[in-house]
Amino acid sequence: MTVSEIQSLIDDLEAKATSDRSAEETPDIGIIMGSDSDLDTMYGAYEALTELGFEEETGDEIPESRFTFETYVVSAHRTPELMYTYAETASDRGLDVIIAGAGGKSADLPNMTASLAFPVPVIGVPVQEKSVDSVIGMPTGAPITAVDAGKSFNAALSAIQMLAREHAELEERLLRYHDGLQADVGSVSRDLHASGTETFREQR
Ligand code: RP5
Repeated sequence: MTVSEIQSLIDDLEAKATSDRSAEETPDIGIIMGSDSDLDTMYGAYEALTELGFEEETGDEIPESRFTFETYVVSAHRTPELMYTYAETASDRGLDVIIAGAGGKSADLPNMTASLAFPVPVIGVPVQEKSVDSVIGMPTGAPITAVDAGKSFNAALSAIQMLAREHAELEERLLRYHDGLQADVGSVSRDLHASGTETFREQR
């Protein structure tokens, strides 16, 4: 990415922060990651959000769904100005929660974003095991919420849980999702018990 591309992203974010889009038209959840090499790990967040009916905002298109999210690469170390702008405009751009993933030992994007975007909550995703300490190691008074290494799917569910306190429709979607999980375990348990261990293993 060239310096002018970074500047153009910064300009776009600042323009969105001053636009008169209503809360229904702005993304509710922001997903950022330190590199596109993190995308496979962060894809779990995309899967959870789309499974629960969220639509991704791409380019300048405003999606039809009421609940939406956006996705960017923002590197704390290589594009610090972009990180500052992303986090500092988050509230004015209508974001209610940010999911931030980074890998390596200096996985600073989630914790720096949490400080800069405060009080917008940030859910950190350590992209690798070795990133866990860096993501969760915040001093008292500078909070971050975090999931275990690679658990971006859960990060998205947690983000929806936060939004669901204000949106009954999301609470219903979460409850339906949870019912589905229970039904899956129930049907597996019934099959295992009915077939017996050996047959179940062979047929799996
Ligand atoms: C971190 O460094 C990123 O979050 C990524 O996990 C890691 C490597 O980045 P690339 O060299 O693949 O861009 O900042």
